Amino acid sequence: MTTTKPAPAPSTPASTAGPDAETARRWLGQMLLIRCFEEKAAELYGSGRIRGFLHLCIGEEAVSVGGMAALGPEDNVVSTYREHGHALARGVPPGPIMAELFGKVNGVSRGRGGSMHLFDVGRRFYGGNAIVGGHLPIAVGLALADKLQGRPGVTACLFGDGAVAEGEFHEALNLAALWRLPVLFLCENNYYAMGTALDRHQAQTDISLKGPAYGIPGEAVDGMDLVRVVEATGRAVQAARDGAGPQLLEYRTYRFRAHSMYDAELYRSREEVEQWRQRDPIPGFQKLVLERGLGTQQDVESLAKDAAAVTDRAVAFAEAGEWEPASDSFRDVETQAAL
Ligand SMILES: Cc1ncc(C[n+]2csc(CCOP(=O)(O)OP(=O)(O)O)c2C)c(N)n1
Ligand SMILES: [Mg+2]
Repeated sequence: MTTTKPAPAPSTPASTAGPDAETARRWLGQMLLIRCFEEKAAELYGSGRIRGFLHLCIGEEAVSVGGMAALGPEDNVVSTYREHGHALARGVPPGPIMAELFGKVNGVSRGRGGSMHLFDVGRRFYGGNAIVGGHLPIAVGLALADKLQGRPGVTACLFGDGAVAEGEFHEALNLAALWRLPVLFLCENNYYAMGTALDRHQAQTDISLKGPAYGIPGEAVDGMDLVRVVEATGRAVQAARDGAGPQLLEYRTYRFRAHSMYDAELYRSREEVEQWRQRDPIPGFQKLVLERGLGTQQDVESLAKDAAAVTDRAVAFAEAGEWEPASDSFRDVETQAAL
């Protein structure tokens, strides 16, 4: 067991402006949907309806919703295998996401990718990538393509603290800075890479400081506070859009559940998890909504009901899907003989 302690929240002052009522309720609805969708997925995994890998982002919903809220339809998103929340917040429909988790042909990746490979080209959602750090160069490539072809989009690349230990992180930051590309490097620092605590693999645990080494501005953000996430991401998006080149944000957050579905969690204490649960982003934002008069208790309850209904419909959509016929197994597979 390590001695890692939850980091203090970054000190950037939160704006008092905040969202209007309609926006606040939309964001709260999205966070509730992500939580409900993933809790249902965990239950379905337990009953064998979903198999393979399943990485939940429960606890990290403010990052999913706040990160995506700052982007427009012309922007690209590249994510990790812990991406259900990013995909839902990006607007990928819940039914085809759930069907993908089931491995059905009506899934977003036709059932061939599963939980780790959600993909939606129309929404510029380029994965779902299972190789830690492997998608950072993909994000740089997308941004380079936009720049060379004169398109206005920025590319948001989400990755975990574990990816910072990969060479690709450093290569990607260097090239993006060298070519002044519109990339947002968005680190979802939940303090663990599977069972390895951040301070067991990084000499410098302040990830935001790794940007300036490449000439990239870096900022640490309280990832449990939706408003701060939206504001910091909005500033970074604007800077990248205005031609200031890549930006690095370190969202300090926490996953409440195991790394994947089974994990004895011997690497962290119950007290530590409990301490972070006290900062659960959903009740935190609900409180803000009520205190600022952006919604009533009744609104909050009805958003939770809607989230449950959308999740139920997603499960029904997945249940109704077909399995890919065995005769299609080799479609899209190139063999040596065919070359
Ligand atoms: C290149 C590579 N090495 C190892 C793995 C095995 N692996 C899967 S998830 C993971 C931890 C990554 O942690 P982090 O980047 O912090 O993301 P988190 O799971 O915390 O969201 C590892 C080492 C992998 N998928 N790819
Ligand atoms: Mg991590």
